[in-house]
Amino acid sequence: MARLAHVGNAGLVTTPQNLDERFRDAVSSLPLPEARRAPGDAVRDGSTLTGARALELFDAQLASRHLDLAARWLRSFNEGFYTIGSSGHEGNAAVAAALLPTDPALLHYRSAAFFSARAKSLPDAARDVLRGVVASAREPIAGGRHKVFGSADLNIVPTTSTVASHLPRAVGLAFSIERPRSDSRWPRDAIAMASFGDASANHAAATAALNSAGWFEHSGVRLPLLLICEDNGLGISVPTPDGWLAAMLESRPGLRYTSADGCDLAATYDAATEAAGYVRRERRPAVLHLSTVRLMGHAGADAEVAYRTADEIARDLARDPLVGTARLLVEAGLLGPEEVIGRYDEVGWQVRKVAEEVLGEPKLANVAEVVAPLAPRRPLRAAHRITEVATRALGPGAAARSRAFGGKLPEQSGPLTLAQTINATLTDALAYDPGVLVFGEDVGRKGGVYGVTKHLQERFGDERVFDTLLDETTILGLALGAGLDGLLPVPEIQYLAYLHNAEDQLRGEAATMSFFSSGAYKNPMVVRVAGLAYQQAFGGHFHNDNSVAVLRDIPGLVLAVPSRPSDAAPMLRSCLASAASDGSVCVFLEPIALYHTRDLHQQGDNEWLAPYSGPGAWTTEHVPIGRARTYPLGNAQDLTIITYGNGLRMSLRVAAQLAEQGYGSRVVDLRWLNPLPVNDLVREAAATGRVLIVDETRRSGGVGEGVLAALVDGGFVGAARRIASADSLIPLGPAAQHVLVGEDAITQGAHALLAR
Ligand SMILES: Cc1ncc(C[n+]2csc(CCOP(=O)(O)OP(=O)(O)O)c2C)c(N)n1
Ligand SMILES: [Mg+2]
Repeated sequence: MARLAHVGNAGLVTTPQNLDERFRDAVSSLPLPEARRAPGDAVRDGSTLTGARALELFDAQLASRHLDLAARWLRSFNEGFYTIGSSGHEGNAAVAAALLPTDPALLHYRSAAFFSARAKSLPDAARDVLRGVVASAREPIAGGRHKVFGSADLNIVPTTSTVASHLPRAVGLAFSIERPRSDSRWPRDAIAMASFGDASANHAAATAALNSAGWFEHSGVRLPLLLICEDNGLGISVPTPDGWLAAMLESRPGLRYTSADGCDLAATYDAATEAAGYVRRERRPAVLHLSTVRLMGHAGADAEVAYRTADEIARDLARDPLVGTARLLVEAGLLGPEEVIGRYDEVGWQVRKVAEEVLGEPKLANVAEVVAPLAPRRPLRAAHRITEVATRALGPGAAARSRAFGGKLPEQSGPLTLAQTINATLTDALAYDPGVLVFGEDVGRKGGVYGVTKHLQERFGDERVFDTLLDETTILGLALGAGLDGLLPVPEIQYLAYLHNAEDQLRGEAATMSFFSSGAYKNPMVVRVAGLAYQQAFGGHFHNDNSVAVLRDIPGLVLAVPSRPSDAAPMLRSCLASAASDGSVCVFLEPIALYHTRDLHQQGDNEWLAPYSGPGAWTTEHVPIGRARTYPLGNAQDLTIITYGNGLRMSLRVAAQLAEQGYGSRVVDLRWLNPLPVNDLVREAAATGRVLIVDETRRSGGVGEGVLAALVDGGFVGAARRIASADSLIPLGPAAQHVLVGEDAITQGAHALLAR
């Protein structure tokens, strides 16, 4: 009999050898059947699973088990880099069988059986998975960047290692699948499926998804979403309290709950078929709770014995799903015990052969190969798209455009504020691209806290411009799903401070999708965020948040900060075009304090306003991503001020005074904080040899640090000073001026530099 292996004196762990021997022992002692069933018949009375299907799924389960064994084998001589396995969760092969192959699936990391069941062949599945394990550059979805379950052909959307972070996206995907349109990536009757573990179900991202699914259902919004909770009772070492998952999932309003024994293939198949049928028919969300076991610990290096008793481990082993399916097949007379073992060995041999083949494959060889899918920006294509859109808006789309604006075109309305300009640009975007959706808190009926989305819902209806529930994770999740499905979401985050509690949806999800799928899946979006400080009327930290570092260090993400109307429109068009043509994830950070600003130097000068350009000018006024704008003042020879956002307006005011005093300066508006316009800023700095950085974000971790570093990297040898906000949160009322950059400090900084 197989035994659990002793690890020193510490106790017991299940090794691959134990698991293998136990399987053989258990199968060898299975009782022979009294009667045989035909392959076309139910494999067991009362089940809808046929014997033939059970045999197929058994192969997928066997492949999954052998993939785990092969991963550990590869690890044993340092050729494998990932050992989190699927052993004990092989019942999810039946979930794959209960779905259509065209249903998008976002899988838990214990889904090798699901993956194998959906794959065209077992060797194909094994090759894909093992290429991931050895980080082969030939791995077809992540190209060796990560070990994921994903495939564009199989409609398996790769998920990240951050547990539950894919669930808000799954809600968004279900939401967008259900929208009436012709160009969805998935068929009209598709359902979105996502699986997750029992411990993950407690995560904030999971509760956001469970809540929003229920909220949509309660609101009458159709949401074809099937959630599968694979409950093995543990999150690494922490046990899930008995009954917690059932109690928690069952009590979720708007979410239909069923459960099954995930170690029993027929029971899992029946329950999954029933649940998927419900979701497909009713277009309503459901969760299927499968009880599973976890065999061989959490991952290769996990010594379970440190936190589990031998009895607990043995109890799980007794429920091995492979033995369960073997019993099912033997009891049905479809296979004899020896045939089961023969099949097991045959699959094992095939998998091992593939493992040997892939371990010598090339890995990613250099930075360029690694980063290739991160920001595949094609500026010419984006520019071309803007021209195309303009041509359409001038020609065949002119009538629709005029209707959208209620007959009063914005270019005929005189100079506009920043808020009005963004509103007009969004109107144009909604008018020319039926895939554009605008949503967020208060953006619909109210038209935004600052009126930026005013009248959009009246103009385009609540299918395209809508209020969401108050949860930023869900707002971004909707965008993640909609973008994946070919739409162009423009979600709004009401205040920058409130992006921070949901930013993993941008950082971990949106920004990684291309990286982990080599561009096969993209989630284009333009996230509008109202932020930055200097609001007179509405003070305090949260409405004046100036933390952008977290967005600047996300590789591939575009961060735009338009400071004035004349830039806002072309910059927003560039973000939309880049999202549409390259799948870019863009954050459009709008300085709240400048939304309604009219004047620059004197009250009533209206210099901060700008006329809106009609489509005829969109090509010429195009602003490529990553290009700064320079304002020369006086002789423009003495000083370079590098700034953005609110800093631009203050710097222009200071520079005008300097010009009166005979000092010429050039004020550089970065406009893009990620990627920084490095070439532009280095060139403009070199032109005067004196650089003043005016940075409204904090001294530590703020934008100025990046600008200084870019100057050094770019070989700038002149004098440089930095004015930045204090390392403080923003206080309420007039005290805010003590911590924020002001014009006096800019003036002093400029004079200090000019004196050198
Ligand atoms: C957000 C996050 N926190 C922590 C981790 C580290 N971690 C990886 S797996 C895991 C346990 C997950 O347990 P469960 O959801 O039950 O899935 P299981 O591994 O049991 O299948 C943890 C804590 C993570 N990946 N993501
Ligand atoms: Mg678990």
